[in-house]
Amino acid sequence: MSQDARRAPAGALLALLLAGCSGIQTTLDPAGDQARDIDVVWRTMLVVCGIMYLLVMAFLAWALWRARRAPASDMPVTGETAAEPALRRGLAGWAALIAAGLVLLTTVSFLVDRSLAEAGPDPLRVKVTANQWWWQVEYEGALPSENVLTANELHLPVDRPAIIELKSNDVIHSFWVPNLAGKMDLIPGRTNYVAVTPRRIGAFRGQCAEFCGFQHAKMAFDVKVDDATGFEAWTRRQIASAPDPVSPAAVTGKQLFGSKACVMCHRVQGTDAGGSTGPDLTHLMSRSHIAAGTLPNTRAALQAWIADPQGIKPGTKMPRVELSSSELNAVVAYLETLR
Ligand code: HEC
Ligand SMILES: [Cu+2]
Repeated sequence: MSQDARRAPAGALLALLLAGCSGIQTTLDPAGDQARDIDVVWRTMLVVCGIMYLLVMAFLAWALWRARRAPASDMPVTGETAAEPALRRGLAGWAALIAAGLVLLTTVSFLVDRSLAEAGPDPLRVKVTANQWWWQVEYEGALPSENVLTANELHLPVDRPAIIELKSNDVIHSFWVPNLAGKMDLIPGRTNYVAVTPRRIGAFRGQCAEFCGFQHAKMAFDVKVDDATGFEAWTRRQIASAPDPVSPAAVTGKQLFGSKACVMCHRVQGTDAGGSTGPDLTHLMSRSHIAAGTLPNTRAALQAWIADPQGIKPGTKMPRVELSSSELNAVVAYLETLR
């Protein structure tokens, strides 16, 4: 085998290992202050525990090696031996080492815990409400007409602290964006808070981290960290109402949407649709995924979802609404105007 051929699998293995350490949903690639602090605790624990593990294994190997060499009659059974004082010193040193390791771990985790509880100055406030099995996201504007209501997508400006207010409408869920911060539960009847200060522009993925029922695994969300201008622009677009559809198919679709059960559960700002059982659809097309990260937001996926939500996400709170295939096309044509 040539040198190169032997190196290739090793390189591939290393690439695979490193790939596990980066990405849009990992604690090992922190992109925010809180995640970085947690990463410090994790690294400290790894080093302290790694050193202790290696020492224990080394002493064990040494003991085994000595026991094999010494004849059984040499083994002291009772009473003081010449080695006793050295043994005591060794034991005291060992206890001191354990104590130092534990003190280090306790101090680091205490300090990190304190820093996690603090948000920086002028934080952005975002409300996230968990539902089986999707996320409602709200930003309060200076005026009620400037409020933003969206779903399954959290937008944050880079380098600005955010305080996320967490509530639940049904059962306990857990909000977790591994690249940005630790987990925090959303508990019915209670409000929790988590501070997040993103430091890197990019797209990340959050996931419900507390088993919350049948579709718990399909309860993810997109996190988009943008610069201040990008975030402003996004907010301005989200505040606007949905434009009236122009194409005949979309006009028909809007009528169908308004006459079928859709309006009971979905809100489209600027129309009569004002339901809140399901996600706000005013700017549906600005989102990357539908049904909480279950499908990419494409025409085919929208059609498949509306035609058979229970087939795609069994148990979801969206029922199948009877639509002919031309009606389905029209409804999707309307949804596609919601930019
Ligand atoms: C009984 C309430 C209800 C009705 C009726 C209903 N939906 Fe839904 N809809 C939901 C819920 C709840 C979700 C979120 C499902 C999930 O992710 O688990 C949803 C999700 C969606 C989504 C994906 C949105 C996103 O951002 O993830 C679209 C699009 C949608 N519905 C369109 C429709 C259309 C079109 C109709 C009428 C044909 C309709 N819905 C009828 C409750 C309803
Ligand atoms: Cu959940």
